[in-house]
Amino acid sequence: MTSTASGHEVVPLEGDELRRQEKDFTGYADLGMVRFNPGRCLFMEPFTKFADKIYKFPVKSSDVYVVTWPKCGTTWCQEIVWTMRNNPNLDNQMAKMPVNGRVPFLEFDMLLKSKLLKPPAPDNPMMQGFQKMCPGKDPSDGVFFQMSEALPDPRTIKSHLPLSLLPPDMLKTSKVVYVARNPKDVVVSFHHHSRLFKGHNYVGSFEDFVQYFVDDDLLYGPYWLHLKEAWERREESNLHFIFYEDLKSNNIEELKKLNRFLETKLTDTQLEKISNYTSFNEMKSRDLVPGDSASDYMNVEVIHKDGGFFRKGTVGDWKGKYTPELEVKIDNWIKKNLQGFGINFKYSTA
Ligand code: PPS
Repeated sequence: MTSTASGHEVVPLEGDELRRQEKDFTGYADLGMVRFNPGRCLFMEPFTKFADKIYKFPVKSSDVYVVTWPKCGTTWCQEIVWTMRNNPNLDNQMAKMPVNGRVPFLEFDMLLKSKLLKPPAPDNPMMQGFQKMCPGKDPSDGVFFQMSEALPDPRTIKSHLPLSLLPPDMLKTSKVVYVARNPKDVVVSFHHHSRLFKGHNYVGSFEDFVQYFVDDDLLYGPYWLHLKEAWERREESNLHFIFYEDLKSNNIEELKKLNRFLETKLTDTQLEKISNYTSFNEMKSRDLVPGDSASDYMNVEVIHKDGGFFRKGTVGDWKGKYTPELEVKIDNWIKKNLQGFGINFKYSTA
């Protein structure tokens, strides 16, 4: 057992708990799994190499961090925030680069160790971007971590880590946009993601996936803890809290709030254009596949059957996905965990 700079104990998963993960998450669980206690956040073992570096990551006053639990609307907000800050007139050539190149994923390196992923060739655009941004740096010290460090100001950076594992001065120094999404849509979306991406390669059933979710046994661990840590700080001036469902139903109003928070001073016309540019259909049509082909890192049969990363982009797609018993289970779990929160999630567009 080791301790981290954030004050967590790193506890490896063992025995049946690890074997269950290895059986179902065949893209990563064989790397070893660890819990960060207190909190029970769950990661693959390679995260431990980055945990302290991330906790001590030097944040800047011009940084904006997009922080979410997985599948809550991160990519959408990455594109909105980057565009508002760097491409207000939609004429910046940098926008042609995939969003994760412009808004790097701080802890993504832990996900690149899967044996199901081919090591990226030197001519892979991600590696070329790394060589350009971080000349002379060793990729084994973290491609995405070092790109996040080297990103020119003003930096916009993505993370799925809870606030307690991110730099403690982040909310004092930088701005954080936190996105939350209703848990019933989140688990449907994460189930798809985990089947789609070879780095996860989930081979179990949807029912079991929901069980992993309610047991806090999915990657990153407890959904509620992540949410609580941000929700409790929602009044702080450097934290802006958004619900995916509001962004969907009242996009322009949410962009106006972001405009004030980010101090981007965009006009209503600019915001209208950005709203359209970052809509689901527009982002899906621009979806750029970095690297040689999608099949290097995605399961193509899943794309054909159920869609790619830009799958549905709606509120309420969970309907019809749960058996009555499973729905009772997740509804009870939500009811229990929402007590005292003061959040009313929207589960449909109506
Ligand atoms: S990730 O991989 O955890 O960073 O995923 P994340 O980006 O958080 O969430 C992916 C879901 O967001 C949907 N999405 C969008 N919805 C509406 N508008 C836009 N522009 C948009 N872009 C992405 C994406 O389709 C995933 O949701 P589902 O329900 O699976 O479609």
